[in-house]
Parts: sequence; structure tokens; C-alpha cells
Amino acid sequence: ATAFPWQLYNQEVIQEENKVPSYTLPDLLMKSDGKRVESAAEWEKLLRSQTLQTFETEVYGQIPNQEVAVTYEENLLHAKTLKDFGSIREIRFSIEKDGNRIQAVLLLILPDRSSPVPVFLGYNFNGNHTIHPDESISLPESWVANSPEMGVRENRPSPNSRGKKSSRWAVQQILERGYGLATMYYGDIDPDFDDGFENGVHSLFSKNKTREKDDWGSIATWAWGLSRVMDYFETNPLIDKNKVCVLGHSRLGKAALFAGANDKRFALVISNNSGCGGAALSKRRFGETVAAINDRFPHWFCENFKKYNHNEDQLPVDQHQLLALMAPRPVYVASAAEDLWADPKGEFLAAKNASAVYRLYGLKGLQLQEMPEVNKPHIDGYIGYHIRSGVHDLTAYDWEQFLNFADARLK
Ligand code: GTR
Repeated sequence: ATAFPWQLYNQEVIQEENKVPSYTLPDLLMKSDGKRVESAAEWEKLLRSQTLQTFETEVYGQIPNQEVAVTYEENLLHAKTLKDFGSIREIRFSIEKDGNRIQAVLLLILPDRSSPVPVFLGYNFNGNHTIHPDESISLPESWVANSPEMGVRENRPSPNSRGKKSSRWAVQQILERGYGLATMYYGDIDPDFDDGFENGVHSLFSKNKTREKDDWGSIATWAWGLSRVMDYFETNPLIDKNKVCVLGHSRLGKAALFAGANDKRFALVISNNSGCGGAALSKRRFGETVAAINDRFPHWFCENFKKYNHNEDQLPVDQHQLLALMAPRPVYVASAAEDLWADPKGEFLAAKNASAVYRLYGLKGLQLQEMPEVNKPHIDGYIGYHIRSGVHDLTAYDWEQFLNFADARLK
């Protein structure tokens, strides 16, 4: 019997350290001439964009470099629950290209402050109305996954799910510490099912187009959406655009990392239990593997990534290199002890191995030889890490560490 909640995948799953095959990680400082880069300038000039490009062509797909027309419609909500310590706004994004249009709604919760505030930005899984019980918050208009727990039938959200995921969003804590929170339902950008890349953002760029092996999958579209929110922040004087922390849990942590790698405007990047295709090393094959993720989620990555099903040794990059693309910006990796499917040790090792690039900048990455004890966060370097007790989730404990890390690195 497997300890994993995902029983759908019937292949043997490695869940013991002594079953991890031997593997070699790509040397993230190695140039094509066999010499290693020795300075931050050399890394930036010779390796950084090449590494990013390999992630684009072999893993997530290319984010099209094409303009879209975006308009924002802002609405200050009459939120009853927050009136003593903050404000809630909804910003409706209309995103247009070649006569096609999609709409997405950003929920922006800000503390009362006289100067621009730093914000945390992250997608939610079930709709903005699920992150906080305030009745003024709108339900999504786009497709939502059917779920008895969330009362979703026929892909329509239910008002009964207001606040149902509030344990994942430490709203009061965030505001009290002087940060804002911005969140968007990820399905507004691209609905999370395999529809042949027709709907969501794909409808703006690639309708009726034959799909190339490096065309973007859904993770890349979600990353793209985060950058469009960053564009909006640049227009809003209430927000300190130099202190935007992008974060995500699980599949949305994969998206946050790819967004941070692509868009240097994000000042700090946080991965919570992002696992395979996120912070965890693929070559360890522990827990979720490349084949497992491509089988269950054929729309998340680009076609090329499927070449590495049961073939991780051939992958030209691994996820420590994705984390290294954040340098010199701070990055945080959070694991959970019972979340073996996401390979906590693989997440730790990626964070540790990314440190070599931070060293080029004269910065401390993650200075730990071995995995730390459970519930002992390490936030003194530019790569933060903790493994908390418990299951795959985003909790108040995680938020507390992210806030401490943001205070330490950005203030
Ligand atoms: C799982 C998937 C993981 C992770 C998770 C989630 O089914 O295997 O990679 O993304 O979903 O997003 O909660």
C-alpha cells in the first residue's frame, strides 16, 4: 500500500531514501566549454539566460513574447469584516489579443498605511471568495473544478464555500505586519484541465495553431498571469512595486517559481510544497516523478518534457537550477514532513545546491549540510528553508516564516 493520497498512479513510487537511484546533478556553474563561471557577471552573461531557455524548451514551454491589451476596472468593496484594519478591492483585468478576450479578477487586500506597502501575490485554487468569508467578495465566473467539498457542481462555484480555504490565507497576520495580499483564482488565467490548449490564455495566443514541442503548458500560462498582475502593481501607487513577493502552494508553487525565474520584478519568491516540477529535484525520482506528473497532468508542461518520462537522467537541467535563477533575489522553499509525494528532501537539496550561484553574488544561500529538524526554519541566508510537521498544505505556520523572511530580506 502506498502512503500517498494519490492512488491514481499505479506505478511503483519511491518513498524510501534507500531506494533513490544514484544520479548526477547538472553542475549549474558549468559552461559549454567545460569551464566553470567564476563571477556573478559571467553567470548573468553566459549562463543565466541559457539555463532559463533550457527550462523553457524542455520543461515548461516558451512564454510568447507578444503584447496583449489589458484594461483594469477597480472596485472598492464594502467589506464589513475588515473595516477596522484594511480595505478590499477587486480589480477586473480584461486581457485582449487579436479580437479575443479573457477576464480575470484580482482580489487586493491592503492594510491602512500612508505609504506604499509590500505585497504577497499568489493564486488560489478555488476562487477568491474561498480565501476569506467576507460576503462582498465575488465568485469566479470562469470554469471551476467540480468538488463536493467546495459545493461545486456543473463547474459553477457555490456561495457556501465562502471562506472555506481561509486557513491557507493568514489575512489578518499579513495585514498586521504591514503587508498587503493579492490573490487571483488561477482558473481565470487558464482552467486546469486538458482541453487541448483552447481555453484561458491559450485562446488568446494559440487557437487553431498546431502545437509545437516547446509551446507553453498551463504552468507557464499561470506564470505569465502573475507577471500581468505585476504590470498592474506598477500602475498602483498604494503598492511598493519593489517589494512584491510572489508565492504559491503545490502546482501554484511551480507557477510562482517559473514566474520568479522569468520576471525579475518579483523581489522575493516563495515555493510552498511545490514538489515535482517545482522545487524538488527530478533526478531523485522520489515521490512524484516526471512520468507520473505528465500522465496525470498532460497540460501542465510542454511536450518536450514527456521525453524525460522514466528518463530523468537525460534531463539537461534540474530544479536547483530553477531556484538559482532567482539569484540574487531571496527565495524561500517550504516543505512538509508528511508530504512525501512532493519529496521534501529533494526540495531541500535543490535549495542547498542553488546556493553556489548566490555565492557568486557574495550572498549566503542555504548554509546547511543536512536537512534541518522539523519546525526549525532557516531564514538567515538568501535561500530560506523550513520543513514543518504535517501534510501537504499552506498553513499559518508557513505564513509566519514567510513574513519573517520577507521582513529580514526586504525591510
Ligand atoms: C497533485 C500533483 C502535485 C501537486 C498537487 C497540488 O495531484 O501530483 O504535483 O501539484 O496536486 O497542486 O495540490
